[in-house]
Amino acid sequence: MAGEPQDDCLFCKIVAGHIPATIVRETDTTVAFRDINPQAPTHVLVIPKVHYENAAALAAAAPQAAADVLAATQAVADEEKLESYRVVFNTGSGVGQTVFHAHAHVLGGRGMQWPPG
Ligand code: IU
Repeated sequence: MAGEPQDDCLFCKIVAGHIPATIVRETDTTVAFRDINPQAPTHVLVIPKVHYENAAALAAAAPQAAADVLAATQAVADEEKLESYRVVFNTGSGVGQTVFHAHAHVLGGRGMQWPPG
């Protein structure tokens, strides 16, 4: 059912504590952990505990959880002392989404170009 943990979802397993992650922040509704393949000096993923395949589906079905994810990205940036940072929600395989559990990338600690590649 939408929102319920999925047996084949890596990020649901991180939420459940069944596979390890370097968790930097946790709330009732979100978990933030370091990306295993960091693309910047700070690269943290913020995920909702509920399972939706991407940020758009999350925002449509569980807007408070989507807002909680956004608030957590700000908290992570503060805790990591990032003056400038980028928040990315890859949505769809065409732009590089590889894990189909909604997540925000919080990237910082280096300069970045715009537009992104
Ligand atoms: P994407 O937006 O779906 O491409 O991001 C998925 C991210 O999840 C990607 O940056 C991976 O490095 C990251 N990740 C992780 O942190 N831990 C894992 O076990 C796996 C992927 I698989």
